[in-house]
Amino acid sequence: MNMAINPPHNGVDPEVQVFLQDVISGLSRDQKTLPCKYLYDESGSRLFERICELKDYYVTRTEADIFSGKLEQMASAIGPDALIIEPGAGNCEKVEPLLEELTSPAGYMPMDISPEILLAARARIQARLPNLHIHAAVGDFTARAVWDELPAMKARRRVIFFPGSTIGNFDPDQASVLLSSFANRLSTGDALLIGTDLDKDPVVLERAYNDSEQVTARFNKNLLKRINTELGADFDLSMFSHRSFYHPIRQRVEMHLVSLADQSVHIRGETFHFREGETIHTENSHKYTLEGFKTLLKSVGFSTAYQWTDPSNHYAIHFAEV
Ligand code: AVI
Repeated sequence: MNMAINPPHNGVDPEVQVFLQDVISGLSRDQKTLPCKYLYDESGSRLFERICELKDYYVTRTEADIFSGKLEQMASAIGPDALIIEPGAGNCEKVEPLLEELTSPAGYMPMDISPEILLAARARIQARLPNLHIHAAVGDFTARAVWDELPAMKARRRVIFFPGSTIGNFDPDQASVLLSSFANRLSTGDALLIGTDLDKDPVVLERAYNDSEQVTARFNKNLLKRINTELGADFDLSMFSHRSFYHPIRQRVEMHLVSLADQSVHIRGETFHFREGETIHTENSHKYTLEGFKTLLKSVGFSTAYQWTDPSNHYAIHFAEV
């Protein structure tokens, strides 16, 4: 496993520097924006885990139900001697039942930026599946380096596993770039198993992103807390509120933080003014139709073989081949 850690230059942590630049450039735009990847610091990740268990947030539960109901069909679509690659694997919990169901899998290659999380997940899976070859790759799956470890892994076919509707947090152009980069890492006969949230009744969608326990509101506002802690900003959290709404034309749920007054915020010598009612756009969660996602996959070189959904058509898992 590659465990290289970048040392800070001149006492300035490069990660903090990039975070600062992203925050300053996002808040300098006409529509103030913050990249959604920064929602996931330690407390943001814990809050997201709580969101996944909420009654109002159907996404995680529905995906898990499809997996458990269709596992046999998925394993038979994948076939024997497959290498499963999971970009952004985190704690690798979703893949475990699939790995158990597969016939003589050639291996499992989780990729994640956190070596600690990967090592713990590898130990857990290895204890359950002692004969499985696991190659944990530490790094950002949108960069090339982690994929360079792939050619050493021999298999009849490679299957990229990308669950959780993570693709929904990429805007359509970026989603297309990411899916096309997946296709380029694969060869003819290889495949992609990917989960997407489906377009549906706005009432269901808006309830999922404005849950009654207000965990999503805390998740959203945690981003301002993080900017205060890590960049020394002076956001007054009581002066911002959470707002999520469905945008029917863009087919997405947008998450914003609304300024409750005219106010100014200071971040490392920069001042940002907010009008009352002005928002910071913090996340998009795109919702697809079955046909729409099939078309997107086709445009980047994948041909869809199966689409498994729940009885209410709230969520889909797609199996597509190169
Ligand atoms: C991680 N991602 C798929 C979640 C979603 O539904 O877009 C993030 C999330 N944001 C608010 N609630 C959940």
